[in-house]
Amino acid sequence: MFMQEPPRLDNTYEADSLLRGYLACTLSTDVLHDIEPELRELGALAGGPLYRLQLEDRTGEPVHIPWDAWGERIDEVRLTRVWQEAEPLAVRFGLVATAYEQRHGPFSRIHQFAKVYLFAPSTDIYACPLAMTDGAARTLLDSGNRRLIERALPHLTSRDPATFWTSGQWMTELTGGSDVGRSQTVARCDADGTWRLYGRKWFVSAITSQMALILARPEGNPPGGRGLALFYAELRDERGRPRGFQILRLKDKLGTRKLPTAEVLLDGLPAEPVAGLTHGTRAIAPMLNVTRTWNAITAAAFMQRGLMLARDYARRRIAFGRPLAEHPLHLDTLAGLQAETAAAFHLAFLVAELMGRVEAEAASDDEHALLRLLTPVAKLTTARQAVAVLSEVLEAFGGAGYVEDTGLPVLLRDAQVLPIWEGTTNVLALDVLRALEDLGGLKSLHEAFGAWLREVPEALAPLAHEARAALQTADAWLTETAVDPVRLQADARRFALTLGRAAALALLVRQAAWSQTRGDDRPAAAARRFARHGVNLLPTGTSPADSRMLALDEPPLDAR
Ligand code: MFK
Repeated sequence: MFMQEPPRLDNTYEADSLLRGYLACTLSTDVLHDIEPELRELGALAGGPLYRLQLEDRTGEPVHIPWDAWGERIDEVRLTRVWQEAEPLAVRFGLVATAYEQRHGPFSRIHQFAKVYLFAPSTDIYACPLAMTDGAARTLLDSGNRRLIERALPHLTSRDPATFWTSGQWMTELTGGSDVGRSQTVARCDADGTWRLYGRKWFVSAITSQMALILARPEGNPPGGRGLALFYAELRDERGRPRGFQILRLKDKLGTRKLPTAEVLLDGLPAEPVAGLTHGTRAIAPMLNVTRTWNAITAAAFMQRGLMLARDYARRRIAFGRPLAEHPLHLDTLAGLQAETAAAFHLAFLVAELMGRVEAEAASDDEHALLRLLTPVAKLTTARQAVAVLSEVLEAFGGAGYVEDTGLPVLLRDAQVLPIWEGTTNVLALDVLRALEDLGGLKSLHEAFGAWLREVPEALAPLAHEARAALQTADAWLTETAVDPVRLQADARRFALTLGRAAALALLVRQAAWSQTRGDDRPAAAARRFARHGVNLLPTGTSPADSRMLALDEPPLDAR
């Protein structure tokens, strides 16, 4: 009887030409030499035992145990096997710590995110609590609150599983996951000066954390984000019991089902203000920017995981007399996916690179501005690419891609969270406009294009030209529409995606120029293919009246 061989993974570091090419181009030989053994070890785990455990424990899900046998409220959450293995590994490899130890100065974030990129696809979204832990460490440091920094940072950046803490980010409420300023959670100050929180958080991503950063409105404060304050809370007592909150239920989600996301009732959780008693959304912004970067890196990592499996399968699967890899149409499809993945990879790692330079105080003013601008751009661009690419990856397996016990459908379900959490595509497109208003325009991106595309060989010049032209069009659109708030908002997603795709093309050209001198033409092929998919989505010529008719299926105003 015919038996189909399943797709296999090798060491995911050694097999990843994108990651290896980028690191070789960006890091000095000394730094690369120093970090490579660890990346190789992580790649072996990710492509071997961790991947096998994922497949074995495919149906396992976290379980909420509200009460113990004798009636005490315990709100225990039992984790899956992969999650139990993932935490000590994450701590040993310093998935959060590496960024703060700064062993490689401005390259520390590249070092950290290279590990995250290898770790994330094999650990069932354990990257989520790590991302928030990293975000909490950054937020506390930026707040300047010495007491809380001294209390929490050693735990958040620990290399010892016995002392390591993860942090949650408790923001989302029934009133709004995006419009956080409408939050209804209240903070009351007791007579002894202790702040306590009361309310209901609708979506707490990972309920297993030891601490959380929480938005709440001190009693008497005005509405809106300015009336919120950012609080720090340690969540469990020494017996592991919740200190003033209850888990109402674990959420029944489309994907990320290994991640114990909870709905939570706060009924007097003791907490401490992090940075005054107002402007909570401003105070938590560092958390958002760090987790958005993790989102972008994870998007690239998920795409690469899907492609590694699809490529391997294309060599094993015979159809119509030859392996899929010998069919021009199948090759063409995979080539398009690889080009999108390479673009996402370079955009995401650019943000990591900039973050590292800013944190090591090695960045220019333009690089500070570029980091603020490109963080939402990279998050929204790569998240949309991930959903599209992973949908095609499933199709590349035919029916097997739709069958659960191949372990493939979960790739698409998990990817679908990427454009939703940490700010939807539209909310982030509006954040891009807000950032540009604060920064006074696109100067930093023009400067960056100048640097990335300075020494481009003639064969790549048309691609460099296409990237620059898209940026010019985006800039002209910004000037033209600045006076028309309806058009400005309606086109914001296409504008942000144009910036993302133009920047990704410019970065691909930069990588291609470097790689060609070493005899590797793959980045150039990726740049050519990516450009053919389309970079510039502006100007659109869409009309607000048409949009209203279509979106709401209404007759035109004058026909009513
Ligand atoms: C494996 C993948 C890793 C990912 C894991 C993550 C798991 C976590 C899952 C979740 O918890 S998802 C929930 C995440 N929620 C969001 O991302 C919220 C999305 N909504 C927004 O981002 C809104 O734009 C925002 C909440 C910020 C709007 O709130 P407000 O109070 O109406 O904000 P406003 O007035 O626009 O901005 C307040 C201040 O913050 C302003 O500064 P000023 O007070 O000085 O004027 C803004 O400039 C500043 N600000 C806002 N966003 C910023 C920022 N500053 C820097 N960077 C930003 N991104």
